[in-house]
Amino acid sequence: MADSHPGRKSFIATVGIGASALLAGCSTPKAEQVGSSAAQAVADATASVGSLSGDAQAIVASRKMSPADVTAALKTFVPLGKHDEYLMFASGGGSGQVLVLGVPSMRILKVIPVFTADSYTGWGFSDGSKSCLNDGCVGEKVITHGDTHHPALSETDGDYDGQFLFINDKVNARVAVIDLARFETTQIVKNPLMISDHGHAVTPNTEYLLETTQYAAPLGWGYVPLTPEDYKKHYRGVATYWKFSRSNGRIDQERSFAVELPPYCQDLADNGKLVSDGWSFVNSFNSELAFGTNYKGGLPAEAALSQNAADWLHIINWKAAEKLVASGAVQKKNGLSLITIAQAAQNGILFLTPEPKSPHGVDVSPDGKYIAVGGKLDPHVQIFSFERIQAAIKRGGFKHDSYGIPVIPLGSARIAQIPIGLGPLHTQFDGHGYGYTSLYLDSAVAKWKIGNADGTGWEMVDKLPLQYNTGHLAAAHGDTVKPRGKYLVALNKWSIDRFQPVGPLFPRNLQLVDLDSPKMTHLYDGAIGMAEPHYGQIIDASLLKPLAQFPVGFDSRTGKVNPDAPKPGTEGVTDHGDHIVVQMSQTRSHFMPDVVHAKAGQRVTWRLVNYESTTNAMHGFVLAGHNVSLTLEPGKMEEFSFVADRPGVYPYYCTDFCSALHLEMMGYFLVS
Ligand code: CUK
Ligand code: CUA
Repeated sequence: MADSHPGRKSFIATVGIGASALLAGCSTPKAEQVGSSAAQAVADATASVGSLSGDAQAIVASRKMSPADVTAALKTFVPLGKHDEYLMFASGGGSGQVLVLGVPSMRILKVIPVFTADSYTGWGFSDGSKSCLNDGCVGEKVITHGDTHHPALSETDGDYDGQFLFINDKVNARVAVIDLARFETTQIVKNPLMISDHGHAVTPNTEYLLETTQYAAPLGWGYVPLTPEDYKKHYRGVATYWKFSRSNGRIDQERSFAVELPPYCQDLADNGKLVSDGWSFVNSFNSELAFGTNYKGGLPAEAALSQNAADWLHIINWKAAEKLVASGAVQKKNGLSLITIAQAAQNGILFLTPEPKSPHGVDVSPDGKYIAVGGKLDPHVQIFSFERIQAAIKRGGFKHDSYGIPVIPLGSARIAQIPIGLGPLHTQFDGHGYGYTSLYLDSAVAKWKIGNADGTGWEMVDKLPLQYNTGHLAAAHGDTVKPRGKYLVALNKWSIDRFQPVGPLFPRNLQLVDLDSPKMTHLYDGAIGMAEPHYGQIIDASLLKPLAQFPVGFDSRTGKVNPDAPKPGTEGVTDHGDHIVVQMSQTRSHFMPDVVHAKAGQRVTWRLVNYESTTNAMHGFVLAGHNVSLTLEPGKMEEFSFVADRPGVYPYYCTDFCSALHLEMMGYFLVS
């Protein structure tokens, strides 16, 4: 590939990503070339689209579009007024939120606030959303940020069912439930054992959400000094199985459990499906049991944790774990049933097998037979066979790691390793017999053929450069039992030269790749002006059945109509001496009442309902000087409360230009 982008290496040097492997591994990007000469490209393009009208041909010529550009434009253009065929739910990374995009247009349709307050929707401003966020407190500490990584759509029989979305917060080890009837966060739970997490995936019938730790720490958030002995003895990982109840749409901690793990730095996690249903697979990258000591002249963490040639793939039999918990043999810690390492090892719940070297992604094939592991520092995708793992478990006669966990030898579990390039991370499937693995260092996606159970026939068949440093991939239903193929989105970390410069904080590039063409082709660069998105899942849009509006008086906190919601003809302000209750409605284009009086020092409980019955007729509500900002969809009720502590005259108004007299949709809150 011609080096047409000299800025790349100096850029890496500037930002200080020093690893020589990274420098050596980075493919040199080049701007997409229109052709050897623009004139030739125009000729090619016009020839290839010869049946277009004169106007279209003129546009192709004047914009110097190649035939590939024209095809890509046609494939991603959703005709005006028509809808996208798929929706992608992507994590919002350090923004703590979830993005909803249309595929193939890559239009952003919604941002769902989860772990971070959002003044547009009012998330974190109403009492209901505040109490949901407060359920994610770490002890007494209110957390107002998150680092979302792995969205997981609810599944029925191993395929997305469009009912719920779950998302983890890596930094604080929290899991949230989003109800896809409402596209709203409805529950946040804080893990009582781990302080931070990483892996997150649902079981095939959404019996459980699996949440796994990354950085080992004492279970239950306590303090233990960081010494090699203490790390080995008292620092731990844990795999938590959160029980999800579909009937009420909530996680039930009482019926959840966790499996204690050694402090190997567990990473990504996936659950088995079909033949491997009932099992989980969890990577790790610190078989060294190390931590950084550069603060006193030793190795930095990055070197200390990547010395060994192999790390551990954890294999967990969660159905056996569930049985052990049901038998009553398991103690609770901080209110969560915790299977100890010894119990897990003795009861056939936990096994290890070596995996080369500092791996990252782990993904189970659609038939459940194979587990694909991305080597990160190893240029292969490693294929493990569930059948062989089971045969090894049956044979027994194990050696054990230093924690007494049975070890399945690498040769007994792995059946193939496909050389695909540098920095393999994450894998998706297309349902047509192929896997797709991202190559972070190569900035590419490798397409490989799913081979045979005897280890033959596994080979790379295609490779497409991406721009740049690809993390996860998402294909339509690409991690289910029924992948749809068609589209693949590469979630890239860097965009470098792909977009108009907008300052040193660059957009992320979500690139759309066509899987229907004989060779993978690149269709679109989707700029995301927010945090690193990590993973996303793509669902057939027809499976989603969201509400168009709420029943009047609907309270998100309970998911029901609130009996205290204001009703027509009963609006007004009631003075109870030390506090007032405001019952207020919104209809185009007024608030009822449009003046509210309070005395300084009174507590205020303010309930607001949008009475509109017209779809899309939303109203906003902001109150000057009081940190109140809401959006109410038709039917929605919100409640907020505060102390009127400062005399003054405070306008409130609607923030949505809802009618010609929107600016007149206002009122006064007077504190005397
Ligand atoms: S992780 Cu970010 S690219 Cu959290 Cu799944 Cu691999
Ligand atoms: Cu309601 Cu503007």
